[in-house]
Amino acid sequence: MGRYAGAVSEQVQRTLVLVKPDGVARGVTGEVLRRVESKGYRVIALELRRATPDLLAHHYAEHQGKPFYQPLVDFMLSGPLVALVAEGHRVIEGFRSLAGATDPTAAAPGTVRGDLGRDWGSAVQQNIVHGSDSPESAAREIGLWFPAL
Ligand code: IDP
Ligand code: MG
Repeated sequence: MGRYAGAVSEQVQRTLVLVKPDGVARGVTGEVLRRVESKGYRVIALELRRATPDLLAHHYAEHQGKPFYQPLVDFMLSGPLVALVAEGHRVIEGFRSLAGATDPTAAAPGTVRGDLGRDWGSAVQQNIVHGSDSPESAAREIGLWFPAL
């Protein structure tokens, strides 16, 4: 059942997941949550909220200066999103695998982005979810979105 605890050699990880404004607007928050939970990860924090310019400047600092940066920020401010923290062994890699490739047109069927996302002709790829890409990113992003954790 995946709960055998006799020889655990790795640290339990946490990752930040965002159901982006397109995902909330299209009503697929529950579907994303279902996939996270069905995979066996534990949701340890969950909140419907709006991003702010300051929060996004920190969250997407690595993308500042890129042509899609301002469209990305505007998109992330365009409506409510759902922020959550999921926990489990290798959850950072595991959620990235569930999410699929960044470009929803190219993302494999079976993934969140491949099944639920598409190109809408906008300057930024609207791709339903965000997931932290490394332990360092996860720690930084969870600190930004859920400072109490
Ligand atoms: P990721 O979300 O798969 O980690 P990143 O490279 O971190 O992808 O980019 C952050 C977000 O910026 C993406 O999820 C997507 O919404 C958008 N984005 C990334 N690359 C492009 C691009 O080349 N054109 C338009 N939008 C992009
Ligand atoms: Mg990224």
